[in-house]
Parts: sequence; C-alpha cells; structure tokens
Amino acid sequence: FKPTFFKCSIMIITLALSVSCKNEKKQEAPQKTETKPNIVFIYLDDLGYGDISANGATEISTPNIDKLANGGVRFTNGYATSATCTPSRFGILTGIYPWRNKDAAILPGTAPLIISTEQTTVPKMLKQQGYQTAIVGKWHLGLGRGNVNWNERVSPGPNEVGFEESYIMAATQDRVPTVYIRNGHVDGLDPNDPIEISYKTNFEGEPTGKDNPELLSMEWHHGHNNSIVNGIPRIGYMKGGEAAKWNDVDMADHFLKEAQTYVKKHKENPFFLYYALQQPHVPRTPHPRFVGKSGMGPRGDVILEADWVIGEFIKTLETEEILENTLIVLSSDNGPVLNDGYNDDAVEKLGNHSPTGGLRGGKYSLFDAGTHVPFITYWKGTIEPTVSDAVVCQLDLFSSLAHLTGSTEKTDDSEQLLNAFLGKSNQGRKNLILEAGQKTALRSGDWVLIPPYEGKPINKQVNIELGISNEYQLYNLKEDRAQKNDLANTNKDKLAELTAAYHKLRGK
Ligand code: NG6
Ligand code: CA
Repeated sequence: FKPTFFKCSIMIITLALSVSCKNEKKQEAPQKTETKPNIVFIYLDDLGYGDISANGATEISTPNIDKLANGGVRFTNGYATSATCTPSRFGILTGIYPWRNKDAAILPGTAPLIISTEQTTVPKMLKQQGYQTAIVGKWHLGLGRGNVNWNERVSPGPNEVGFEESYIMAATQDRVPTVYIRNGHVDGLDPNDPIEISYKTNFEGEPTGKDNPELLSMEWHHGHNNSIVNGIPRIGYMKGGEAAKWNDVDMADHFLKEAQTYVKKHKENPFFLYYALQQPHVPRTPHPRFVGKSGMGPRGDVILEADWVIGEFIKTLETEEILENTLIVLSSDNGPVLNDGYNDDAVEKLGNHSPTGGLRGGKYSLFDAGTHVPFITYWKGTIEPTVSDAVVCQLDLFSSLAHLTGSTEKTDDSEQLLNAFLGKSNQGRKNLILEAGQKTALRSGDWVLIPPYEGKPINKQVNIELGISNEYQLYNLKEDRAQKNDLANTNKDKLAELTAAYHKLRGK
C-alpha cells in the first residue's frame, strides 16, 4: 500500500510540477508582450544640454522634463549624431550615420525626401514587430521627389518610410510652406487658393521681410527676409494657401492635441510615436500664456512652453493608464543657439543661463555642445532612476529598440545598447563619429579628436565657435569638459591612436 501511495504522490508531485512548469511557460506570454511597450520619442529642436534644470540649469525650471530625468535614466554623455537638424533626424530614424548620405544637410522646404523608401527605419522595423506608428511635429527630411505640387498629395514622405500616420510641418518653423500636412495633404487647404512655393524668386506683388519692414512683428537679423507669414519674415517664398497657414503661437498646443488624440485612439495596442516639438528653434513664438514667464525673452519662454506640453502629454499617458507601459526617450536634435536669425532678445536677456551647460560651441559646431544634448529614457516601473555616464547616441536607438521588441534588424552604425538605455549598464559606445556641416570628429572614451579642416573658426552671425582649425585638436572631456586644453601637441600617443581609429571608422 505504502509504495503505491509513494508512487502516487510522486506522480502527483510530478504532475503538479509539470503543471506549474506549464504555468510558468504560460506566464511567458504576457512577459513577452511587456517587451513591446509603447515607444515615444520626444524630440526637441535646438535644446541645449544646459537648458533643463535636471542637467543643472538654475535660471530656468523645467519640472516636467525633470520628472522624466529624475525618474528614469539621465544621460550625461548623450549625443545627437549631428549639430544640425536634418542629419540628426536622419540618424535617429535610420540608425545610419548621416555623413554617409551627402544629402543629409539642412534642407529647404522644397527639398526631396532624403530617406530612401527602401531604407529600413525605426518605424518600419517597429511596424514589423506589430507596432502602430506615427509622427507628429517637425519633419525636415524632405518631401516628394523634387518639384512638389503642394495642392496634391505630397509624396513620398513620412508615410512612405514607415509612419502609418503623419501630421507634420514640412521643414522648420522659419521656412515655407508654413502649413501643417496630414498624411501628405496640406491641412485646411482651400482648393481655390492654391499654394506656390519657391526658394529662388518671389511671387509678383508679394511682400517680403526685406522690402516691407513695416509689416513685421519680428525683426530679422540674418537670412529670414523672404515671405512674411503672421508678421514673421521667413526663409523662402510662398503664395496662396491663406486658410491653411499655421498660427505660430498655437503650434505647441496644436501638435500636443494631435499627439494626445493619437495616444487615446491607439492605446489598445503598442504604438510608436515620434513627437517632434518645434521649440526652442526660431522663430520663437510662445503662446501668450508663456510670454514673459522665463524673464529670458522668447527663447526661455518657449522652453517653458515645451516643458508644459511635455507635462500635459505625460498626463495623458497617465490618465489613459498606459504610462507604465510606455518607454519615453527625450532628446534634442542639436545643441543650442541664441541669435539664429531674428532679433528676439535671446542674447540680450540670457542673464546667467548657460544653454550649453558649460560645454564649448553650440549648434553648427564640432565642439561638444553641437551634439552633446539632453538625453533621457523613462519607463515608469521598469527603469530604475539613475544617472548614466555611458556614451550613447540617438543612432543606437534603432538596434536597441529592435532588440527590445524581438526584431533581429540592426544597422552597421547603430549599436545595441539596450541595457544602457534601460539603466542596467553603464557601458555605452567606445567610439562615436560626430558631425557638423558634414565635417566629422571622433569621440572615443573620454577623448575627442577633431581633425583639421579648412574654414572659418567662428560663425559670426550666430556667434558660435565651430571647432574648425587647420591643426588636429585633442581634448579629454573628463578632465576638461569645456574643451579649453588642446592636448594634440602634448599627448602624441593619444593623438596617433585616435587619428588611426578615426580614419578606420570613416573609411579613409
Ligand atoms: C539655417 C538658418 C537657421 C535655421 C537653420 C536650420 C539662416 C541664416 N539660418 O540656415 O535660422 O533655420 O538653418 O536649423 O537662414 S535646424 O535646427 O533645422 O538645423
Ligand atoms: Ca535643430
């Protein structure tokens, strides 16, 4: 009797074990879906490393961005690929170094699409993993194939490179066409008032910033003296499309509403939203609610405005009960600039604020402030709050998010650094090629090598040092964050080592 009982109980135990094993297996399923969180890129335009209080700003307060920074991973060595917008956006979306693409330079509003429709992109890769995909905000990667007719569907564009839904501005807030485009169609266009755009010649009888200063509510400083829209002189000429023209002061609220609506509509299944804010790029047009609030003029005011919309957006994720299932990546496309072509008091009212956070250079520069930007990952309940000094680049999101979501896709340039992005490892890249105006430099560990280049060392119009010199420059960022001590002449070994590494990586 006893042995049988023993046998039986063993059987029961085995059964129980196998059941519990099965249960464990079953439990894997929901765990798997947990690796498909919603993914949101919140991408700012020209926001400097030092422009957020989480990174040490004391003259301006960005509580909503800080909440992400202090509740997630705050990277102290996070990089955009480039010191201007178009190449950085190319890099973050394709996982390919933009200097490999000769067209990845600041584009006019009439430029053709520079991402091949054959190219893998973050949204395409995520779509294959079952994601819904959308962009809201600034595009600036070109549209169409040249000679766009803005009165018909404009294509190819974001919808042809992986975004199922798009609500965008074509280029920049200071460039025509000054209209929103939904899935290729100009939003609110009256067919009886067709749009014409040119970056070469004005349309007869149309006022310009250059000839009609009496019509301006904002003064231009350099460039920006073509067509006037809402009293603001722009780059490029535009005629018609009156009803479709955007309202600059409402732009932040407008994009926010689009982003919120998207989230509410798509929350049942995983989505990827690329939410590309226009601030604090020029023209800086804070909504009246924010005017004067920073004491720093419009540049400070639009940073407060951006922080506010980010707060509202996160509230939406919270009220829709998906914040804990959403990985947020917040960064900026390039470093800061004060006067970028309009007299808007950015210089005069700066006070003690340091947009670069003490880094050298700024937008357009090969010095660190050109590409070293705010970089935050946040995933409530999954990412433990931490500060990371791993060197990470927006380029690396492609392979890392592929890994997270179970895709085997990767690109040669994009490193799989998921553990760094989730705050589980301090291990970032060893080497990173940085780009400004299609000139490149190398960050390697704590070191930066800037090869010699022809050209002016300073862009006088924006008053930024570009990092250009006809000699090699070598800096140790750990000891010399501000790049004040060029060690090229005193550390020949390091110079040789980095020069070799740089040429190898650049393939020349
Ligand atoms: C420059 C513009 C600048 C800005 C920049 C693009 C002039 C003189 N300057 O050419 O104002 O629009 O392009 O900025 O036109 S970015 O952040 O989109 O790269
Ligand atoms: Ca930019």
